[in-house]
Amino acid sequence: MGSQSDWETMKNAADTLEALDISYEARIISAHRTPDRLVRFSKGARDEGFKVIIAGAGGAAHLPGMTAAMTPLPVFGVPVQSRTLSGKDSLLSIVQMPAGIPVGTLAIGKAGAVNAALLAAAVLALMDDDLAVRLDEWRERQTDSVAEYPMDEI
Ligand code: RP5
Repeated sequence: MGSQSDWETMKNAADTLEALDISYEARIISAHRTPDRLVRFSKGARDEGFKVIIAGAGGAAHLPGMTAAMTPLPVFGVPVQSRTLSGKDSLLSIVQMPAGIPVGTLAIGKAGAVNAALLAAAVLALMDDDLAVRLDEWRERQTDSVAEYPMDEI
């Protein structure tokens, strides 16, 4: 993620990966403030053993696109809700990649962070049968948790 301030949102991705027993690393890498760190990480990610990158950033959110430019790994971008423009700036910065360098862009905020983790899990599950089972079970639990009829708030 681009900043410590993104962690509140991106922790939802981390929690979802943990629920699926997927190992991950959470790092702060700013495209603007730590460009050398961005280059080192992005260029070395595949050799370090990473399989999928989830990049969350807000405002002029260059992190996902710049990361994708420097790695062949799949990159999923999470637009973090910004204070001034509510994340529409983040979304447009991430989603409008020119043809040739893809970033799979998720929803703004918590939903995007959770879904980025689920999408990463779905990609990894293509090569990991045990994970595929855990992902199926996660979805079954989600389905079971939805009441058929609404209740008044207690
Ligand atoms: C972006 O700027 C970060 O991804 C963050 O969402 C936003 C604001 O960062 P801070 O000023 O809170 O560090 O680079």
